Amino acid sequence: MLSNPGMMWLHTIHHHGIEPSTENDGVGHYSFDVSGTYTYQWLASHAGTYFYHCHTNTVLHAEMGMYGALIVDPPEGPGTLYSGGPRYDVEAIWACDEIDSSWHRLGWAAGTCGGDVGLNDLNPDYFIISGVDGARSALTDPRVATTVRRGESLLVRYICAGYLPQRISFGGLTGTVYMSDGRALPRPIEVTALEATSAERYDVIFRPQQAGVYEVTVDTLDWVTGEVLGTARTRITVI
Ligand SMILES: [Cu+2]
Repeated sequence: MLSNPGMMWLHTIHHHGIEPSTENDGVGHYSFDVSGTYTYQWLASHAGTYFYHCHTNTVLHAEMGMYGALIVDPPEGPGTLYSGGPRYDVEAIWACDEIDSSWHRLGWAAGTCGGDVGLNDLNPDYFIISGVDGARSALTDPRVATTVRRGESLLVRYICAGYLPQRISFGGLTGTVYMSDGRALPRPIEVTALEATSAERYDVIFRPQQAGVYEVTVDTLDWVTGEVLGTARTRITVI
């Protein structure tokens, strides 16, 4: 349910990969913006990792953080990635994003009346993981940093929530990608790093055998040159 009690501002919830009816798609121009309360309805037909964001003045509202992860569990419940798929013991949800703090001085409707407010010019100065500052806090913040015991399996639900391409490296750990964008891969693939663009999701399971602290880095890349514009860091600790 989208609840917007202020009634002064408009928002929607647009889902990636859920395939709802048009009136539940949350694309303001094709359905409607919500100034009060609306309950979006759709069928959760495929287990997996999904992404949603506000689709009103989208470029600015998504940048402001109006997005999130949506997890659909199979009938077996949490602990199984999809029906008949692999099991996991520990789950981490990492939605990685870049922020241009200069945009955060704009009003919610900035640029919607034809004015140029600079939303074509993104110069990120913060790099975050699930809302946590990736320059410092994410290394230890338990909302992001993850601990797993040897012999257990860790599911990382990685979401590229930024506008720019990203490269996530798992600190030397090798993981197995089982799903992308809410669908199982025909064959799982082994990775030590992944590249992703806006709203892409990868579900990666790690089964670490060696105790240690593994530093995960998420580089935000210039979409033309590939230059690293900033890096968010967190940790997988294996005990
Ligand atoms: Cu919004």
